[in-house]
Amino acid sequence: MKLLSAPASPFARKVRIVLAEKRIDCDIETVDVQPQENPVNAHNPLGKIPTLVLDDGTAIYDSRVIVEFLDNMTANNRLIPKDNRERIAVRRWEALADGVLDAGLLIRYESLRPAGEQSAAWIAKQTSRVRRGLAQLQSDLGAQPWCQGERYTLADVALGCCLGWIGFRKPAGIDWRAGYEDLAKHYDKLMERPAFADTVPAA
Ligand SMILES: N[C@@H](CCC(=O)N[C@@H](CS)C(=O)NCC(=O)O)C(=O)O
Repeated sequence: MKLLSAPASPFARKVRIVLAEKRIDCDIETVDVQPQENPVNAHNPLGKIPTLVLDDGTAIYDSRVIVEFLDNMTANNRLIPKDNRERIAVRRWEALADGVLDAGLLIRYESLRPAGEQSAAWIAKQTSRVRRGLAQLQSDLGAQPWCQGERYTLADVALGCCLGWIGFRKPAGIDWRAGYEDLAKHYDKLMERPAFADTVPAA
């Protein structure tokens, strides 16, 4: 199977980390999704990455569906708990981390438009969403060793990918290391894992 990916994409990073943690072999193909016509469109009408293309040609998207597929592919290193309440708690972490990223990406895409076409009100709305999200992530994490329960789960993967990208692109100049010390400590701990260290966002 083949993952359509890009080195800067936080959602693709989530999948690449899950592949590494689960020790699942997968080809990684770097694609550029900025042009309207791009190679992902043939597999995913949304033209977004990550998209996973199976050997029989089946395409799987988006990142949340892909990571569930991968976690169920092998029994080792489970990242999504079986218990309903625990699983939903983990997936809520992921929804919040991904939601902060969605808002951050909207800020970035807006900032790439010609200056005269950018909407300050739109950027302000997305920025407040990112800030509220980071504050909630910080308060949910507190001094806990892991986001959810007693072990490393998809919640930690999703949070780490969110923080890594926000720190990399700094949408609207947001610096999450200032003022979110628990998040900073958690990201540094996650970066000790090879799966994180090997997937640092790059332009
Ligand atoms: N909800 C999707 C979001 C994917 C997404 O927004 N990917 C970005 C790259 S990080 C993308 O492909 N953007 C291209 C575009 O919006 O045109 C997921 O979790 O996979």
